[in-house]
Amino acid sequence: MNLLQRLRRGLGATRSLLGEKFTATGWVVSPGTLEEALLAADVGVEVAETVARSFEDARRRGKVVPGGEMAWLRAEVETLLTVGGGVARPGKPNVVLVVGVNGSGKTTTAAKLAGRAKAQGRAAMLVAADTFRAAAVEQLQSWGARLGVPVVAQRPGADPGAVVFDALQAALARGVDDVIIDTAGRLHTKHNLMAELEKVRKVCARALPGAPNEVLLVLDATTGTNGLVQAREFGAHAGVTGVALTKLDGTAKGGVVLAVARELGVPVRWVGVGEGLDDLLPFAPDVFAAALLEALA
Ligand SMILES: Nc1nc2c(ncn2[C@@H]2O[C@H](COP(=O)(O)OP(=O)(O)OP(=O)(O)O)[C@@H](O)[C@H]2O)c(=O)[nH]1
Ligand SMILES: [Mg+2]
Repeated sequence: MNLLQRLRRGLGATRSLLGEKFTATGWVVSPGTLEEALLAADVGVEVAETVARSFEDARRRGKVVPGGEMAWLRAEVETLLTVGGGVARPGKPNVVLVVGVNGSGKTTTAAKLAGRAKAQGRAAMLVAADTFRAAAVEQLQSWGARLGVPVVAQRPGADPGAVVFDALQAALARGVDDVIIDTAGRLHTKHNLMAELEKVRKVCARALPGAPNEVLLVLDATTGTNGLVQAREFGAHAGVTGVALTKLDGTAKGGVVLAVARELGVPVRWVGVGEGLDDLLPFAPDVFAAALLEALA
């Protein structure tokens, strides 16, 4: 299934909220109706209100004409989702630090990313910086064995910063293209653990100026707009530069991507749609906008 099909399935539950009203001629969609429909798609209160307000404003200023509501909305959604990404540090290796709350799908996403890199003929390395949870190292090692990707690990309980430092030195020495660092799950409310993440990030930069290239926040889409609270905290402490939204194959509608993009101002890069290695799709704002509009129409 491609991204459009997956999104369609999730957003399908929202179907036909605006359809009747949008197909009639003249002004039939009120900003209020639009807001309700967006809320039902899980975009969060703030985004729903903002879009409804700009709709009202666009109507007043003649930027949208009767019958042109859907086209306007589609462009608006795409604009909201199109936020600038960071500038990649030149040279190798490309370092991705994977962060998020417990069980969001970090380790699986790290493995999927390593798998993609390998499939593209790039030399990948997985780093087991989750030294906290029992069996976390073994979990990553078993993914590594399946993928044929080396896994750098130390004993459980080791300092994650030390693991990362050694791994980046090794990656440099071996000419690795992509280093993907799996970290321990942590609640965004635990300050000491958030501080540890900040430290790991600094260690990356010390080992390799400019690293990490990406701090990827893994969010479980089924937690809906609760993901927003996590995103805010990780954004503030871990310097998140991109988001991977997992478990979109479940009951999640996916509207939360809009809220995250707007609140954090960081792009959604990946969408997880299953437990398998191939179940990670690059996110595309235009495809999401199309799927959302289809669901609402
Ligand atoms: N359906 C589905 N399941 C997923 C997806 N991504 C991860 N999972 C599952 O979610 C569960 C947790 O995944 P992990 O990758 O271990 O999560 P984690 O964030 O590393 O967990 P901790 O290290 O304990 O914090 C596993 O059963 C995964 O198979 C996804 O996109 N879709
Ligand atoms: Mg994990």
